[in-house]
Amino acid sequence: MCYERAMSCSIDDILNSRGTGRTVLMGVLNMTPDSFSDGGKFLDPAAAIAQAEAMVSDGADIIDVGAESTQPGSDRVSADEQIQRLREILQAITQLDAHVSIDATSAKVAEFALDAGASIINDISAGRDDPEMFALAARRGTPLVLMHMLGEPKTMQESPEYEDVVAEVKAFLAKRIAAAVDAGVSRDRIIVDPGIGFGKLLEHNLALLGGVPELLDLSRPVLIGPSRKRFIGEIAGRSEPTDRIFGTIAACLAAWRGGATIFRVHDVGAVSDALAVAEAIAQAGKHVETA
Ligand code: HH2
Repeated sequence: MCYERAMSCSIDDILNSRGTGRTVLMGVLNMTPDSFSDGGKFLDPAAAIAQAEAMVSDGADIIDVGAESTQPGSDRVSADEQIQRLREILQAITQLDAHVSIDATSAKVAEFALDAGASIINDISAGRDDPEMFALAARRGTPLVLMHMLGEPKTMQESPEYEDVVAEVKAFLAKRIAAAVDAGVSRDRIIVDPGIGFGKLLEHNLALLGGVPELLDLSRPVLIGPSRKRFIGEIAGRSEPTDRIFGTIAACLAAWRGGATIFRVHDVGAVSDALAVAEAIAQAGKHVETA
């Protein structure tokens, strides 16, 4: 959702959201049997398309489609299997009034999605899984999300350690931006993400949500994906991911206050309302200051 609520954000709005107070909502659509909160729910194409439509009507600017779970301990899914899962829905969801991003670390999967009308690549490996990913983003001029992850999904939660998690994540993202730019990706097409829950303990997630202002030094929009994640359950005592909506809202608002502008969430309507109220209060405050 843009602050101008009547229409969805253009790609340029999304890429220039940093510092404008504009918020962008990315709705999660997992075509997987094993995702941690909605695994199996949207494997049926009709159910997936209905969910995408519902998220767009709730205010999603982007639908982030993935066909491989990245939850801790999850197994890899071949590119062909991912393409098989995506094939039936991409054509329908790319017709909706929202951008489609492809949540994939394989350039083959990403290219398939781009050919079907997706317009953003969300690579949680930040180009480390598949060296072709940067070349693809460069060739197609596609906006690219670079996310921090310590290790890989299979083992990332075993014993993540940092001395200064915010500084280390920031340094990692700076290096990945440089690598992408070296490979021909335009810097102004890059979005950064500290990777909430990807090789992080509770204290690391909290430090990163509070540390968004430092990530803004990278001069790129910051995307945050805390939705329904385990750290919220740890704090609020909620073992069911679907019971973590209120905690998700709190995490998004905290990151928004720090300057994050893109929010990857399952519960688009709830987060949209919360951000709209927070933005309205901030805007009203600005009017008072300037009066
Ligand atoms: N989190 C997940 C997947 N993709 N992409 C970005 N950029 N940032 C995130 O925080 C992020 C992401 C994990 O959440 P989900 O898709 O709900 O679960 P699963 O990986 O089990 O499918």
